[in-house]
Amino acid sequence: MIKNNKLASWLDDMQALCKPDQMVICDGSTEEYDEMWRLLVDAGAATPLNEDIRPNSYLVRSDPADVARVESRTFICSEEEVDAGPNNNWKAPAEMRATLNGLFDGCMRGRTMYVIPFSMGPVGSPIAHIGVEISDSPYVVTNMHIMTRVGAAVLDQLGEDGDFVPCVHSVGQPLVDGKADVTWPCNPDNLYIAHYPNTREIWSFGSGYGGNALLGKKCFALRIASAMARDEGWLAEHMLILKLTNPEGASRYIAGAFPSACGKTNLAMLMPTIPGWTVETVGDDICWMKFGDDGQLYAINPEAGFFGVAPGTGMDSNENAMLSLTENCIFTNVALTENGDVWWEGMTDEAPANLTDWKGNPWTPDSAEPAAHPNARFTVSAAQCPVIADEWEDLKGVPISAILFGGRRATVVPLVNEARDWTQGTFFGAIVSSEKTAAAAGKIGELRRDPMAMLPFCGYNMADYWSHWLKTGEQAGAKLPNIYYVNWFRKDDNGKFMWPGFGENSRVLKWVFERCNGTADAIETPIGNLPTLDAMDFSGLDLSEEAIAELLRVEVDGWLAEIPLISDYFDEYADRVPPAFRQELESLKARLEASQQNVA
Ligand code: SAT
Ligand code: MN
Repeated sequence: MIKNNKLASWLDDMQALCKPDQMVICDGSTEEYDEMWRLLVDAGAATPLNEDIRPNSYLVRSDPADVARVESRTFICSEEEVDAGPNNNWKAPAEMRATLNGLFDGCMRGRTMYVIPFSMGPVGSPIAHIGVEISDSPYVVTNMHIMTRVGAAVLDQLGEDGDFVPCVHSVGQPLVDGKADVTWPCNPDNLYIAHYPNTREIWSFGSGYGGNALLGKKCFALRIASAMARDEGWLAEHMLILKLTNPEGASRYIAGAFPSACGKTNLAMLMPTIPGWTVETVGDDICWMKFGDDGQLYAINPEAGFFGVAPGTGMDSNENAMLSLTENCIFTNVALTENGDVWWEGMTDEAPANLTDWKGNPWTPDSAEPAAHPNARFTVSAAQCPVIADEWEDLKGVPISAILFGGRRATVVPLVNEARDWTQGTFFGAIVSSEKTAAAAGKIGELRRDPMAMLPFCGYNMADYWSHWLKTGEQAGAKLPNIYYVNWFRKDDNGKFMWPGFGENSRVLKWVFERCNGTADAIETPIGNLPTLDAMDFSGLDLSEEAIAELLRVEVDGWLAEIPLISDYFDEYADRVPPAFRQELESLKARLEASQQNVA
């Protein structure tokens, strides 16, 4: 059945190392999916939900010690430490291999080794890439079925000599000496999520949860893919992709990078408040972009599903996400209702009576802890999203007109700011930050930088990644997207959000769209191109003229105060920082100072 030579010999090696009782090659079928759930339900690991309310859906409770990605145990094993950069934990490859060979030796005893051939991106797309995950977790198999394309078509595409990224995963709990299984096996004391960017391999031990275990997602599609993209001249980004259509029926595709807790999934599924405009979803988390023959960047969503944070998702915050979750879903670490449905904080204002919390205990609103774990997740096929764009699986991808970089800033950073060119846009992406502390108006709190929202996901030195972005902009014949720095989170003197956000963000998207068309006005300012007050559509919005002016004001003092902070930040990356960034910073400072003198 396995025709691919590299795969066949790798599987021999992995069986010899992990010593499973048996090996199963996954075909991605519904029968296989159902069989995994039969195993999980029989083992007491999963609860089928009420068929009349949420058909074909399951609740899974993880071990309370295994509930999220663990960045402190995530490693980039490049030959040289400096190539991993200050943004990553580094271990020498030989040392990591020795450690992992010890841990993986016999780690699947008493278990089945599932072989999951998967495609990141539509099978056969020139932008897609293939991986093969081996895992001893049936829960991982079910999630990979939804989050990636699994099965025989992938093996066909691989052929005899096609290449793939080997992804090795074990929960790290062999069943030896008659040891009984637990419902969520894991080994949090021996956790490793290791990446070898040079040989393009992933080895993950000890966790069964999310990005630690579903190796196609952050491990492959971001950390390993970012290194592949650097070597091959493309971009692997932590970005949503949306399709924006104007009242005349013309469409543009926009990608956007936002750190966590900035409403990325909400933006990807946004319901515009301005009449006649529509947003459809292509992806909510990851975006791979390659140049087409016409010099445009074409993007695919490498994933096939959404692995979204459940708490905070409700009909008022993200109706389209809620409507995606009506059937065929996996819910992990949410609460269970007495009629066999799920609930989490933010789904409804009031909690239903007689809940069982994510740990399986009775729960009431008086309980000290939330009913759902804050990182509780839903897993659902993207095809179930009511606003999924028709072209979301187009093999050639969608042409990207604009890229948004967003942070969460109470101060200084305006609602939207267009970069003059690709270099300034890359600089914007690099300096994106969020306040750690609730900053008072006019004062900057301590800033947390999350460049391009890639801090935990860039598989090599962040400064080299910036250089790669700059180099991408120098590609001959490139028709590059416009780049925007956006901020939905400005606060007024009373600490109140000034911008309503959510569906109203469509007003910013509309201006971006019209800038790409060349029909909307902007003024050049020291920090970038800002919308003129009448270029943005604020009609029907209950916002004073002063508030609008404040949202779009160039805060010269605030920006000047940030120049040394940005400089210090670049110093962390020492001589790897692209010289063009130092120049951008110098000229930004000079323009700000000149504008101060003009006013004086
Ligand atoms: O757990 S995942 O890495 O898949 C999701 C996330 O942390 O954003
Ligand atoms: Mn993400």
